[in-house]
Amino acid sequence: MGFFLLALILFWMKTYIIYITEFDLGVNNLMQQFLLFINPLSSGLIILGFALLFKGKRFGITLLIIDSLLTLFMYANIVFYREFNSFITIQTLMQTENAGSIGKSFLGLAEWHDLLYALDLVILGVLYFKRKADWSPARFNFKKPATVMAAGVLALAINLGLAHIDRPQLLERVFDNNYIVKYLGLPNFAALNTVQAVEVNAKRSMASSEDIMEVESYTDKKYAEPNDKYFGKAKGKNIIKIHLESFQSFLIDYKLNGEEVTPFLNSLVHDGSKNFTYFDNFFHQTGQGKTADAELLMDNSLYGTPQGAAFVTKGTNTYQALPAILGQRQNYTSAVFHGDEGSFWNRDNVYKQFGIDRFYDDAYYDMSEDKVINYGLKDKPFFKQSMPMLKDLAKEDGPFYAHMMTLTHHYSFVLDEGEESIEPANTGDGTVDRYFQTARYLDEALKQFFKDLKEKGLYEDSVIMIYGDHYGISENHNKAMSEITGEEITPLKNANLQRVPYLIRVPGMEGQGTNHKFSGQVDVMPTMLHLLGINAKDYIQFGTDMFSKEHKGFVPFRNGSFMTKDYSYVDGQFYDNKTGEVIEEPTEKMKERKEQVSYELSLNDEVLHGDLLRFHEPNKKWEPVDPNDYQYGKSNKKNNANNNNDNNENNNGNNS
Ligand code: GP9
Ligand code: MN
Repeated sequence: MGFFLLALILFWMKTYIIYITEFDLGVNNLMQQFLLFINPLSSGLIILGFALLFKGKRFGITLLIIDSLLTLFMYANIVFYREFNSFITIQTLMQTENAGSIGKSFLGLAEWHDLLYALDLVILGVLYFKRKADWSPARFNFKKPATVMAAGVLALAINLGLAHIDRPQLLERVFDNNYIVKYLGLPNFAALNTVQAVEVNAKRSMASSEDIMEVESYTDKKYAEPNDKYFGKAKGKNIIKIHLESFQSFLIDYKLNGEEVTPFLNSLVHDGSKNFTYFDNFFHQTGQGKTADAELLMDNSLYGTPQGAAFVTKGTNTYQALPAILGQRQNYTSAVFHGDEGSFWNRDNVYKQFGIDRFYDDAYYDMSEDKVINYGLKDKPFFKQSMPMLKDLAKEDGPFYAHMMTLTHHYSFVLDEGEESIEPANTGDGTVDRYFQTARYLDEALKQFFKDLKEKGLYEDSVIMIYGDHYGISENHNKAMSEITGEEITPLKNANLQRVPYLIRVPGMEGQGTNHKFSGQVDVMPTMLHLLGINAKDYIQFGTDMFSKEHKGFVPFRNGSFMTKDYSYVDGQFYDNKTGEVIEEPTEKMKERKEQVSYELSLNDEVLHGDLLRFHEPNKKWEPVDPNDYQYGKSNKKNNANNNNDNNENNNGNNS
């Protein structure tokens, strides 16, 4: 038992030292430090505990073998991390070029001090061989191994519980591999990743090319013909797509204490020259994947998955995304700009499947302390610093598709002192009260960005598209929201609050002012394709062109609820939109629509779970995307002196 305890303590210390010296895990509060410190204990107890099942010398040698394998596993991760700045996963192992490139560069990546990681094994080995004669031949009585492993499981449960307090929905949402390692440790991360990979693979291998046919026949039927008036109007133009984090439509024209909250956005909505078309009945359709779901919806016309984020769990699927189509058919160069870590939401992998040419993540920005808050770079420096990169993009041969992702208007809606330019609301609910201040900050950042675009000559001839990704104020704040809106927040009212803005301006095309059609994020891709003069019919898309006369005016939510102009179906009840009353006896048409929505969502899930797009050949012009063709430069943040994550995620997740 003494030998076991020594091995355990050495393993524990070694692992902790590796965590703090080798990896950049962004630990930034006491709880996270504590969890990082204790998490090797549970895996040590459980994994090393196996050796206790053997007796005498066999116990000793088994312990040594298990400990060596664990060390090897950690060391492989250390070396991998030095090259790729991420941990080994089943998915990365399957990309053979990763293993190859590590093999080649191993000597360059190994360091002399690495030998210290084997020091505990040497100590244990010497002890084992020196005292060989003293090993008792008796087996441990069964209670011992069982107690040790049970203690391990208990430690794991406590670890998991504390992790969930600091980061709610850690496992359900799977934000970032870094987070799992930080909270639960490397062995637990590897176990979780393996379980997920096996699950995904089982569903994928059961799918066949016939499964896509049912989907095709559904999306064919739903398809809406383009409107001649708009078809091809954006062809050859640069596209600038602006992501408004957590921005809900109720902010538009809202006056707080008599003052507009977002005067600049309001001015675009009420654009006198009718440049912009504003869709005021446009909804977000995201699920647990939040931002990631919004991105998936808008670039693929696919919904997220019912649980977790498809960006993470379906990150290696085949996609036929807008950036890839534009790249192949109209020589566009696509880029995403975002001042957060590239690994968040698995973007650095899934973007490759979308055919996104460049990914400007936090490594490309000056992330000094005064420029960062909450999840990452503040919006004002973000837009400012993006300008030179945008100029670079404009130098490319063809047009560009640039996706600018803001971040400051994110839960918990904090600003640094002196950066607020309006007073908070005064409901007494801090989240809701601050929401208006970060919205104003975003509005000002946007105004400055437009000015810079105009100065640099990038405004006039570009398509500008602006959208909100998802709600910022969850149902937990209904009380405060009823003060803000002056109405009680019923389930129907809450569904109505899921509106997010969608604005689009196409140079040379007269805007429509405000368009009242009911639509959602899933409709954006077909709309864009038609504006660009590409027929959307070839592609699997669950949405329809918002400018089409045949646009389908029902908007599914990820949970099966849906909105239409006249009635809504929310949490199992039909409502009359005008009166707000429950419809006790829905018509046949309503019931059919409800069935259709759940059928549509189930087909969507089959596409994602079965990775069905690998069987779909849209047309002769389509080349399947090879993720190996994409490399996103500056990813080694350890060498980036400016990188600073101190203020990162100083909150409890997104749903509070
Ligand atoms: C993180 C940012 C926030 O990079 O996009 O994501 P969210 O929490 O809104 O899903
Ligand atoms: Mn978001």
